[in-house]
Amino acid sequence: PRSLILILGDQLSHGLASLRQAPDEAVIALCEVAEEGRYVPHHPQKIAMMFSAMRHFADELRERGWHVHYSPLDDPANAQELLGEAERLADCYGCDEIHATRPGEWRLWQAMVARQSAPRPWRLHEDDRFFTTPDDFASWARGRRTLRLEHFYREWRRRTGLLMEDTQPAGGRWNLDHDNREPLPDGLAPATPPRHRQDATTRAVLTLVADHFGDHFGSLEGFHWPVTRGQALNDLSHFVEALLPDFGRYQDAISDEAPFLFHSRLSAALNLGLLSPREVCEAVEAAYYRGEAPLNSTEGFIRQILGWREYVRGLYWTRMPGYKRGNALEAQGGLPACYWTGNTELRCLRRAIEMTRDNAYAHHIQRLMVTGNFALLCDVAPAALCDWYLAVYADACEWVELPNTLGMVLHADGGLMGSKPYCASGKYIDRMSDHCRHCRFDPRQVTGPQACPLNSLYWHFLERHADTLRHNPRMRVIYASLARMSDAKRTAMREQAQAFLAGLETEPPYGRGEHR
Ligand code: FAD
Ligand code: DLZ
Repeated sequence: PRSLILILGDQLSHGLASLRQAPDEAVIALCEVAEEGRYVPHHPQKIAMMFSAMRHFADELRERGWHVHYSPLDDPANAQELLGEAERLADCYGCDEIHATRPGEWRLWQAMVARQSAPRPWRLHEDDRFFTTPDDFASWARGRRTLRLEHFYREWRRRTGLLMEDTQPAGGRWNLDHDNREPLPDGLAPATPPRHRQDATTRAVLTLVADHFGDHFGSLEGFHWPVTRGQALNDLSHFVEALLPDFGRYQDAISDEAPFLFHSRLSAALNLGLLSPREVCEAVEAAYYRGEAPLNSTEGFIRQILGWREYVRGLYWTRMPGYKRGNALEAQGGLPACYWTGNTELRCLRRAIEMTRDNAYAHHIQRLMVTGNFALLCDVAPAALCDWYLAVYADACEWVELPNTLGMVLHADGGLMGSKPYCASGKYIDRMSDHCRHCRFDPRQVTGPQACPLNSLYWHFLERHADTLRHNPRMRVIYASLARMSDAKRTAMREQAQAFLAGLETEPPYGRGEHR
């Protein structure tokens, strides 16, 4: 039978399972479609990165001798929807089956599974570009009472041998997180990321995206994402040489000025398939053994990729579709309007949103402790917040975005992913960043006109969710502090928080999430 092999925008790896088994005469299809660009309003930089990377990958496939069909967005015959376009092309080329590798979203996976027994069947392949498959994760999870990252991560350190010396972790410790919590000292400027050359392909895509998706949140101006494997490898070398040594100690720091700090910015290239997680971990491990990076940085980094990245993917595939409906804290609020405008007096929130708009990027602590924490404290409904995170980051794919947002940030999975919510007051932001010195609010005040709103929101959140959270052993100390406060103080804080929430402009709860 003649096969059509559909390759999605985040499957740009020459070793992809469906390509490995493809017969020489197969037609390889890559399709730009409006539906994927609009089902949430993706950041224009994200769409441009994906389209340019797809076009470059198609050229590479042709150079390797494949017969490639590329559907550009502005082709009048384009069905503008992934499965429909693949089926249209299969008709054009007389293909009797369509092959695909597991996509990064349940939505598409379900649609493909449903067509497995169609007259022209879809044949599905496991995506083996990760350290683990969903089946590996399910076997690990079977019979466990809790699914803690730390247990998963140690198991895969052992299985891969990464940073292992025989059966023991390199340096004798599994976890060096305690060394990784320094705020940024004044005057320390991290190296700026490489600027990649924009060739004719990238320039054409930037124009196309400005024309078709210019109405979406996000600027195209600062575009400098890698769009080929070569560019992604440059970013990897830059990270290992210039940033990795300080990655660990400043991993949790936040800066008013510097958007990237010592983070790698490799997530987008990893998620598109331009880099493999194994080669990235091995490059970092090699730097450690050459004596060029300390253990707290290398362990901290490998934990993110071998640990968190695999772990959230395993959770996603073993818990969907129910996972997406989770709302353990019964949050019903709409997304604050400032998430699309940056128009807020909270300096930390404003800067995280502005950096997101300018770069399609914010580092993990901004996502978790600034935009995430604020949404948690304001009771934003999981579906509304998840749509935002899925739209605005260049690296956003649902398999990784959803557990991080719904589970880690909103605690909406009831504690499956994190043993307690990452809620924080203004004090945390003040300790870890220099935002507060540029802010009109005072992180040391809890009530009154100058008080940082995060403080009263924090205590109000704890009070509101006391029935659910107060028995959590990791929250006992904080609930004991709340209990020690006078009634008058608690009332003043509650009123302050309620007044803030009443004045907060929000979208209707499912404003943009109607597709759900
Ligand atoms: P670095 O700090 O350099 O970390 C190295 C790598 O580790 C990253 O490139 C990434 O591949 C991996 N990693 C780090 N933290 C996580 C994590 N918590 N989960 C999974 N992988 C991790 N990451 C995405 O790739 N896509 C998303 O859609 C996404 N959405 C998120 C939403 C929220 C609410 C939060 C709190 C986190 C989200 N993350 C997501 C995880 C993390 O914030 C990003 O991977 C990271 O900020 C990317 O920047 P970096 O490459 O500079 O990361
Ligand atoms: C994110 C995205 C966008 C914006 N556009 C396309 C596209 O036109 N064609 C395509 O194949 N993939 C695109 N993607 C990535 C898909 O949305 C992604 O493959 C699924 O969400 C599964 O991760």
